[in-house]
Amino acid sequence: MIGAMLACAVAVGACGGSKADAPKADAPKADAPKESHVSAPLMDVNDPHVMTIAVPTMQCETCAAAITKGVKGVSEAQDVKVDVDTKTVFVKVANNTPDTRRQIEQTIAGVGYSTKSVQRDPAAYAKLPECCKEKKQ
Ligand SMILES: [Cu+2]
Repeated sequence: MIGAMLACAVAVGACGGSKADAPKADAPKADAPKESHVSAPLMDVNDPHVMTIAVPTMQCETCAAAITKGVKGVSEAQDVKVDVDTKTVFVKVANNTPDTRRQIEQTIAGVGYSTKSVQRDPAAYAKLPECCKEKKQ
């Protein structure tokens, strides 16, 4: 009986020790995905078929979903990924030409988001949810 209690106390002690260590072990893990997410683009930017488009006015995942849906409607677009953290749209296209790029940027603008070279459609922007509109400075 006493032996069992001692064993129990030892077991609890060991458990408590591992718990105390756990937060230290978890802390770097929690940071790691964020770092890798920022440093690793969602698509291979060295692929000549991948174009990246900066969309500085996107605010959240709802914006990303709207942009993704819009760009997927462009026949040239084979794959679309949107990184809200870096406010970048990655599009894999069959022919990475200036015409295709303009077409995709105009589509994004049509959804309500300005790119560096195409101004957004004001009517589309007005219909965006409040969370997707630019915060007043
Ligand atoms: Cu949004």
